[in-house]
Amino acid sequence: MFDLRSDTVTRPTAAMREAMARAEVGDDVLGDDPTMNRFEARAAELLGKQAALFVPSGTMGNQVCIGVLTRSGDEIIGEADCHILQHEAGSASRLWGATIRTVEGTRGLMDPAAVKALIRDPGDIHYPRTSLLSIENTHNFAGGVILPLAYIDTMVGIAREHQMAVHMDGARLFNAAVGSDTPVSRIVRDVDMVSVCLSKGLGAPVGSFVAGSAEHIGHARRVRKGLGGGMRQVGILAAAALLAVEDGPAALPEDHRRARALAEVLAELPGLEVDLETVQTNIVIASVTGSAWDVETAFADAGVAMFAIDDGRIRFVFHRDVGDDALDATIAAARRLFS
Ligand code: TLP
Repeated sequence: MFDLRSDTVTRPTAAMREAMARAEVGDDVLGDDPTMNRFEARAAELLGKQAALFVPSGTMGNQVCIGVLTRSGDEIIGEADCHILQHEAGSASRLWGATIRTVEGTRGLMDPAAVKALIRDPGDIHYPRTSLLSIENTHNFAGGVILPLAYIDTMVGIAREHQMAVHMDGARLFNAAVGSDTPVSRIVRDVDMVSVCLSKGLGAPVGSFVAGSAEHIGHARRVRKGLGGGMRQVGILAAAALLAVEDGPAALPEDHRRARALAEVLAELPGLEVDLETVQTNIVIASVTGSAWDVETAFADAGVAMFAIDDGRIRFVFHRDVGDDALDATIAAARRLFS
């Protein structure tokens, strides 16, 4: 079975397991896990931020950022299909009493005028405070779209004009960087806080990190503790995380190449629709005319695991644990199912 359900399925490499076995550890809640301290310093340096903090998952990373950047009763603006709204179990409201208002994007990008139109008058006590703008890079459910720098700059500009903070869900930030040949530090330069996943295409078994100013990360450390995310001898995970950020990005161009190759074939098949402009990184989303759940089952029967993401769309995600044989098998299955 070739597993294209998600890049979250990647397993740690032999080098990671080796590094994990040998990792020097201490009690990270007390601040003395040397491997974790090394990882957090390196992550902050790579992103050009003052500080970084390891968290167990991308969801916790995003929620820690929201916890730092909002107060109960606040409103967040985000794209309609963003992960913090659709796939985090309602946590912005569950945990922080924040609501999310959405703009339906075009290929994941929100219209600046529509964003501005949602920002509330801060002087009117009837309204929630619109305190946070959240952007997702790459945009998962838009098909792995890379946010253009000009778009990020525009969004940051709008936020600054209205004294709002900016959060970037950079679960696949390194895919965005590799896919646009842009340093990660430039992409996140002006956002207040960013959350980055290590356990997707970068291959770490567990973990994400958040980065931002020393003040925000100091606050984030307390928020993480409150969520039960303060972990002890976590240098074992930091050892894999270090390899993920140092070596992981080099594997991503192959994932992007395979996604593109699949998308170009799918786009030609009857009964499937792919917007090739969205296929910029390791994700391929296709619309199907029948039931996407039936298509998921048919691919599984053909030896290719992937997900229907709603009743009309299927998603394939390439990652370091699948190669050209997976690409060929997926193309063959698609040709059989859709010709
Ligand atoms: N995405 C998963 C599912 O939750 C949908 C996937 O298979 O793509 N932000 C973005 C943009 C994500 O895509 C994900 C995971 C997360 C955050 C959350 O990361 P985890 O799963 O580590 O909590």
